[in-house]
Amino acid sequence: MEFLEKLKEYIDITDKGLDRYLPKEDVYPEILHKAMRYSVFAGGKRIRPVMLLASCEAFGGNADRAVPFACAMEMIHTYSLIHDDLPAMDNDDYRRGRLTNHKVYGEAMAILAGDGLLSWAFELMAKESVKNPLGIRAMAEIAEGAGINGMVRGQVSDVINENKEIDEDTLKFIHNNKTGAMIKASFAAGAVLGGAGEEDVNKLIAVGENIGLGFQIQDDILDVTGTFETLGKPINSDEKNHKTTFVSVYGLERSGQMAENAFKKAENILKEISGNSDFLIGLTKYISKREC
Ligand code: GRG
Repeated sequence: MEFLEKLKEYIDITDKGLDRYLPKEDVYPEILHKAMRYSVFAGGKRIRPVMLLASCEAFGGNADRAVPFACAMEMIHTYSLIHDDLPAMDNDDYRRGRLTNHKVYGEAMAILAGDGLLSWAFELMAKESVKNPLGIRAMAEIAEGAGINGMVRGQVSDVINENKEIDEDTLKFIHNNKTGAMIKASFAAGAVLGGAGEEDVNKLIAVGENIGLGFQIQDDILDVTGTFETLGKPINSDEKNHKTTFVSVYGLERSGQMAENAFKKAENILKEISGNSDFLIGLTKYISKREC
């Protein structure tokens, strides 16, 4: 199957799974489920679920059994975006081309919709793990990526350093955790669910770290070079929020090279895994060229 066809297949099974697992909009209290669905079905690229499903299949695992974990990953990612957009954090009005959750449903409901998505994700994974013992380790990888040793601590470091000059180590700490940890967890959880051995799981963790770094650098570049139409949000938001970025530290050209190197490293590691890395290599190349 062609890369783009397979990519669409992964996105479709994620979208169908999300629709199946999330309560419908007419379930009481309707406002909560409308707010959760508003952001989950706002046109996200679904790259984390794709990474997870493809990493599972690379080692001969059954992607259907990984769908609850892929959907949980997207729910956690969506909660983080809803909370990141709140006035207490980045205070953004637009995300994925439409008004942010709190602009439509109010701050209290946006906080609760995020809380709902986060806890529902873990309920879904826990229930699935009763049937699939590999799920427990996958869930632990995802919890680590999302929590105080991953995204949450990255976001905290970002918040406490706003309006401050930061050094390169702090910049890397923020992004390895805020962005990289969830990407790393997607590869790790997928490999675990696919039945990969420890050596391969570690290789996929390294792939995730490099793709996470490349992805964040791209995000900083796109914040300067993109448009509202391609990004679905106003550009130069980092400047508005007085943030130190890869572009502000290294400049556009060097940042571009750094992202390219990170993607290349990921590709080289993928060539050494014992599973079938064809799709994952294609995905790395595809992400390295992203414009949104
Ligand atoms: C609230 C604990 C907490 C954390 C928030 C995700 C996040 C941490 C902040 C978002 C800020 C940001 C733009 C980070 C850059 C990388 C990133 C996560 C981009 C958004 O991910 P995509 O491009 O988005 O996969 P889509 O919309 O396609 O899902």
